[in-house]
Amino acid sequence: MATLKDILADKIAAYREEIKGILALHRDKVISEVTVAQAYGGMRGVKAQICDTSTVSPDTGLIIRGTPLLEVTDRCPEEIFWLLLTGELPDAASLKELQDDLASRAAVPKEVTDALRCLPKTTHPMAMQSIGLLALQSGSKFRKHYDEGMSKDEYWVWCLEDSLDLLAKIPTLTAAIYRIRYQDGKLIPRDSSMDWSANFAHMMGVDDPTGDLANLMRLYLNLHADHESGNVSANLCHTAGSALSDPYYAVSAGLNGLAGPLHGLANQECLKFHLEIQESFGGVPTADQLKDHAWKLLNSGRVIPGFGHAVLRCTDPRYIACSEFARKACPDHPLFKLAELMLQVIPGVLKEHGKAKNTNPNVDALSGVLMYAFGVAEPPFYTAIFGVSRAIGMCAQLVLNRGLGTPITRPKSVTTGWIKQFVGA
Ligand code: NMX
Ligand code: MLT
Repeated sequence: MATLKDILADKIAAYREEIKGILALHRDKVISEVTVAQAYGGMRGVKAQICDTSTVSPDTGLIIRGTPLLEVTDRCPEEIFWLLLTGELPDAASLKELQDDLASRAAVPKEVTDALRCLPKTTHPMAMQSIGLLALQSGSKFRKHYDEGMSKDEYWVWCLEDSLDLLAKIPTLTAAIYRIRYQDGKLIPRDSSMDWSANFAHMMGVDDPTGDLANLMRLYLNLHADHESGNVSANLCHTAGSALSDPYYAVSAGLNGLAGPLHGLANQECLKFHLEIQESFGGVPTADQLKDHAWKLLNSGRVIPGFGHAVLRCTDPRYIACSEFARKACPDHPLFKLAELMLQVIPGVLKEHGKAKNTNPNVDALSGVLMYAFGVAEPPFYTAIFGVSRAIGMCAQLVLNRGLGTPITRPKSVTTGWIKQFVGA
């Protein structure tokens, strides 16, 4: 049976040849132009980077290696990692080998969890997760081999090794953050009969008599793994990785971006918004009450978390997957009822407000509701769960980029003076 490394060795050699051929024939073809508005506006829509793991279509959402997300939501995150890297799903034996390999690497040194215990009690779980990865960095095999003078052809091999270590350890690390930050600080050992996702839920120590939390975790960690490479977390990771910072540094950089309220932290903000409304109205409000509440938020200059998107112009398929899960697992939960009411009311409010280009919900509008419904009652932890999942996509992208020899990222910036001169103002 070929290992992931064997398969990647063949694929990367083939990708390199393919790209060489494309560049030989089409090096100077223009694929995008940049307007002044785009340069001032977060480069929205500018095609200036390659990412083969997945793509986000404005009309249909995430497509992983040619397959729409909703066709692979029953797959576990380990399978998604394999798919992102190779373009194929693993067979049962390969999946088992990957899962066993991850299990053998999952231990986190005590010095690292001790370092987390020393942080101020108010440290946000995202800061703890990022610091935790940096504390693991001394174990980087990429860095060690770089220091010993490895050749460029070996970059991806050691990047893959670090990625496997990092992905194996990040659930252990993040569960430890949960135990230290919100529970009694006693760490729960992993259970070797469980897969990557179920183990994460198990090590957090949340009561899960029905197994629903483990199932939710599997779905959640699948849905958030990758969203092409232009999003803030993947892009930060890509940029740090392009300087040959090892995966611990690069993924930590990505997590620091994920921690922003317009990106991954929106799941925390969204659940807080739900809880605030529930408290203000003593339960699910009427549509008119919700509308007034939403307008108050907008009029105070804030955004409505969980709605809108930089690329999507449809309902996020990740939201649809969460909604299908909720309909089966917790259809009568008051927060799900409130989320359903939001779905009816908020798009209309945002349309009337007239600013957001997309008034549909994104994944963050429901992911926190589900976590809350199944016992994870600490909204600031939700983005750290997103971080465990996004590490999959960030690592897959890093490995492929080191395989393809992607150079250091360095777009050109211009000054406002240059713009004025250019437009003749
Ligand atoms: N509530 C209020 N205003 C909004 C919203 C919203 N949900 N979405 C967009 N706008 C505003 C936006 O702030 C901007 O205002 P201004 O012109 O005053 O700067 C205007 O509408 C145009 O923004 P867009 O071009 O539609 O969106 P953009 O690409 O700039 O930003 C988001 C995308 C996702 C940052 C934005 O929709 C947002 O802030 N949404 C709420 C936060 C959120 O749910 N983020 C999670 C995204 C998904 N994720 O997992 O990372
Ligand atoms: C993501 O998952 O990264 C978000 O939906 C944000 C994005 O794609 O820009």
